[in-house]
Amino acid sequence: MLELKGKKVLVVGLGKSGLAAALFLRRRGAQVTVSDVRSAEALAKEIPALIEAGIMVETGGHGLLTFRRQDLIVVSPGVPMDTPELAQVKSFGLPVIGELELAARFLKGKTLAVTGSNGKTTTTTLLGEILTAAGLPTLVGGNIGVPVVALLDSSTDETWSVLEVSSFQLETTEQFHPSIAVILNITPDHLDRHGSFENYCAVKERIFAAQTAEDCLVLNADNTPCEEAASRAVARVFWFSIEHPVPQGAWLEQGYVVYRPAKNAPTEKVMPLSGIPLKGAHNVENVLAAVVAARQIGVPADVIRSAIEKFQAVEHRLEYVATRNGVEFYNDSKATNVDATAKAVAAFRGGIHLILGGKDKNSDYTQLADLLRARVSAVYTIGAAAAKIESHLRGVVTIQSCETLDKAVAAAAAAARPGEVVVLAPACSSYDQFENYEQRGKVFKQLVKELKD
Ligand code: UMA
Repeated sequence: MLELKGKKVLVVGLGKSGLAAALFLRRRGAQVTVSDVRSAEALAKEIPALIEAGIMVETGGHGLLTFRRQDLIVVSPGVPMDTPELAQVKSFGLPVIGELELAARFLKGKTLAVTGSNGKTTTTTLLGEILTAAGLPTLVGGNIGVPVVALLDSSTDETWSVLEVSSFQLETTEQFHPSIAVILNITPDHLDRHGSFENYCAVKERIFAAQTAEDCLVLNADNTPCEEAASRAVARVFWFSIEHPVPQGAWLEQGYVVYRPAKNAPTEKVMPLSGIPLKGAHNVENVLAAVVAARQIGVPADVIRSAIEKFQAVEHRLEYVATRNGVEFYNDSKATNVDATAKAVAAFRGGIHLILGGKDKNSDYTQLADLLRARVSAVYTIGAAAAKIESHLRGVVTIQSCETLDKAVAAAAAAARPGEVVVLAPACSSYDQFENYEQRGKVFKQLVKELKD
């Protein structure tokens, strides 16, 4: 275990992860400093608890000297590794780890980790509910919004920690070792941070880098980067597919979700497809992945089935908001990349009024052209990425430039006819106009609720 007593540790970034990590490190006897680019005024809420705990705080920028004085640096997921101060101390050989890696060194029990470009939160939440329904001591955290460090005090040797892990978190893992790892899919996302799709895939594969032959890796048989990853895995590989049977894992057969525990073993019927309460083929994939992981843990099929049947869509993931004048409104604010938006559009037959835009992530929106042509009545653009989206989709579909979400909701509501749908699935992150995707989703829901029926 990592010795922290008396060590000088710097925590970079003072969001949820940095705050939890700094307080944990301090409780373990480290001499802790935190450094954040935001001003002291902007951090006025966080600073008092830190000072009280005896933690030093650097605000308004990162000082190279502060970085050089440390024995260990713990980075928040949102802080890029090419931040100049980090790159420099790394080149001197100073250990730099992320909040996930720090937590992994202290987390008791077993870990089930879920990554993927899309579907992580739904699958993680669903698995948390399945394991809880099976009576297993379960903790849920990670990229879902609860830093893993915050789970440490509650974990015991019997705990299953179900963790949503992002590429930002995996970038700095070393010993992070899930007994069961799930990669739901890998499609282009965060290319502004990772530089290329190849780099992004390599980072995602770090989820299984420390696994052994005792462990289990669950992969999507319908996703080429997942298929390629399998050749580099040491763990036992299980598959899921919505298209065809797999040697071991889960797939669809005659309207049923079926599971085969091992090559050539008899298949088990888990549940009818009609019992899945979520919209869209992508959610069927999430369910199949959860079935494989839960069966590997030994949860009986009937417990899995009843937990899935009771499951409600997670907030901001193709979440039904309301019907106004015969038009249904859906909030998919978590659709922060092109693939997630494609999945949202594919979940409806047509008549879609789609709100797109926000902060661009070096994305290629032309990938949406065929789907939009076939199913979308009009696109309403918002935010900093609007001009790029418009140039990528010009001539494909009617586009209305709205700039802000309130104007987009008003324009879409005015244009949509009864039986059609308005979907916020922006294909971009939210940071240009909102604090995060949750706030964007909440604003959308409020705007919809204020519309007259
Ligand atoms: N900061 C610096 N220097 C920098 C960059 C940022 O000091 O160079 C500071 C900011 O001023 C801010 C802090 O760092 O004060 C923010 O840190 P953070 O972005 O890591 O935010 P947290 O609140 O710790 O949230 C993080 C995850 N955020 C990101 O990965 C961007 C949350 O995922 C996660 O829920 C949380 O840890 C708990 O694990 C959010 C996310 O958008 C939901 N994730 C991405 C995604 O899902 O696509 C990966």
